[in-house]
Parts: sequence; structure tokens; C-alpha cells
Amino acid sequence: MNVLSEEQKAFYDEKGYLLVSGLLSRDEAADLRRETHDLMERLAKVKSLDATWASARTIEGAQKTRVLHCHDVQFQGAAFARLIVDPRLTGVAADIIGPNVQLHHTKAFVKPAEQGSPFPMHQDAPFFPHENHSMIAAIVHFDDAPLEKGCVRVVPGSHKRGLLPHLPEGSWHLDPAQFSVEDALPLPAKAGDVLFFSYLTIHGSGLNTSDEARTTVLIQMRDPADPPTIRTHESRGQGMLLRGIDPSAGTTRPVSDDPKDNPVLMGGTGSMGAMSGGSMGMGMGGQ
Ligand SMILES: O=C(O)CCC(=O)C(=O)O
Repeated sequence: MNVLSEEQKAFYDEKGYLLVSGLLSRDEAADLRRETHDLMERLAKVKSLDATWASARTIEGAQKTRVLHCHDVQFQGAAFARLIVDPRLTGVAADIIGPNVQLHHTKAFVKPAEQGSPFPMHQDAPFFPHENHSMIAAIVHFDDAPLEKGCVRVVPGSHKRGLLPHLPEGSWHLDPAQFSVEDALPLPAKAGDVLFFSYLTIHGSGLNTSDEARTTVLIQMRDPADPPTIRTHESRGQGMLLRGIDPSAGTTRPVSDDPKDNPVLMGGTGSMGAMSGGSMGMGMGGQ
């Protein structure tokens, strides 16, 4: 049974993103917000949590900002494990890429009040390219994310442009002279809203200059029959089925083991991508 209306599905197909309002209740979001902040407190005792991209430091006001992050949150708290298999979430994902939905990875971000780091504009595809581009992200908002909190921004329709050449230094990002955060469309969200977008949709976000932290969990999902083009960005829990089955019975394998086969590094994606071939290992920070 479809969760999305035909109008919503048509919007996603055209624009490459969809903000679903109130997917979680405000109470559920508040509980997950508390879980996330408690998690960051536990983790801060054992490691550094800042995931600010080096490339973000060139954005005005971002020289001393921070964004706290944790990968694979479902291994840190059962509430997150329940969230990623929640049928309200996986139902929307299935309408976009389904019927089957497989986990790639999760990550929590807390952009601290008054000093939350921005994310330069980018596609997610260079970080973990796949053959059929089925990969989507769902950003679950645990508190309100108005413009001044550094809400996510997108370039509508950019998923239709295919994989674009990215600069590798300080995490894969697009040339800021061509794609600036300020020029992108801001998508303010409320606690409980979930933003779905393709890994080809150009996106980023601004600084949090407000007096409250911005708290989200991002869940990256794919069709289990869609193979990675290269073996990269593997993580704990990757491959778990969130909905449906794996029709390949676990036989879907990366097309190549060579990181140099990342399509963003190949001639076909443009000269900037081709030029960056020697430093592909640099694109992983914070993703
Ligand atoms: O949460 C955000 O503000 C953006 C995160 C993002 O762009 C990413 O992780 O790829």
C-alpha cells in the first residue's frame, strides 16, 4: 500500500526531495532529541565529536563552529534501532525506491546553538556511488529547524543532472563559486518532519546562529539490488533490511574494489572530477 499520495510522488520525481510533515509526533521527536543529546554526552567522554568539514571553514562565520556527530546510532541506543525500521519511515522510502529498502548507514548530527557548522553544497553520491542511483537519505528532525538554525538546503531538480564533478579537499563538495549555500532553497522543518532526498540531489546547510541546538538523524537507504560501484564507506549494520527482502539473496557485490573507479574521478563526470584522482581518500570526513 502506498504511503505517499500521487502528488507527493510526482513532486519527489520532479524535484529530487520531499519534506514529509509530522511523520513523527512532537513527543516522539522530543524523546529522540533527548536520546541524541544523552548519546553525545556519553560519547564526548571518550572521543572528539566534531565533524566539521575542512571545506566548511571557508564559509563566512564558520571558522570556529562545530557539528557533533555519531555514526551507526542504532548500535548506541535501542530507540534509534526502532526508528530505522519504523513503517512510517520505511513506507515512504519504499514508495520512492521500493518495494525493498536496505540500510546503508545512519548518523546523528547536533549543530550546537550559536556555533553550528554549515555543510558546503554537495551530492552524497561521490561518497558511496551505486550503479542505479537508488540511494536516498531521510533526515529526521528531532527539533524545529528554522533558517537561523542552519536547516538543510537543496537545489530542486538537481538529481536529474547526474553525478557532478566534486572537489575532494576537506570532504567532497561542489565548487562554492558555482553552488553556494545562500543560493540554495532552504527547507525549514518542524520537530517530527522528515526530509527525503536522492543522493544525487545537491544539498548543504547553513550555520546555526540561533540559541538552540539543531538535532537530526540521517538514514541513508538503498534498493538491495543496486550494487555499489566501488567498495567504500562500509559500516557496521550496512545491508540490514529495513523493509521487504533482498531479492539477490545477499549476492549483490561492489562492482569494483578499486577506489580509483569512483565515477566522480573518471573523465565522464567532468574535468574537475578527473583532476582530483590523486586524492580520493580525502573525501570521507564527516560522511
Ligand atoms: O545535516 C545537515 O545539515 C546536512 C548534512 C549533509 O549534507 C550530509 O551529511 O550529507
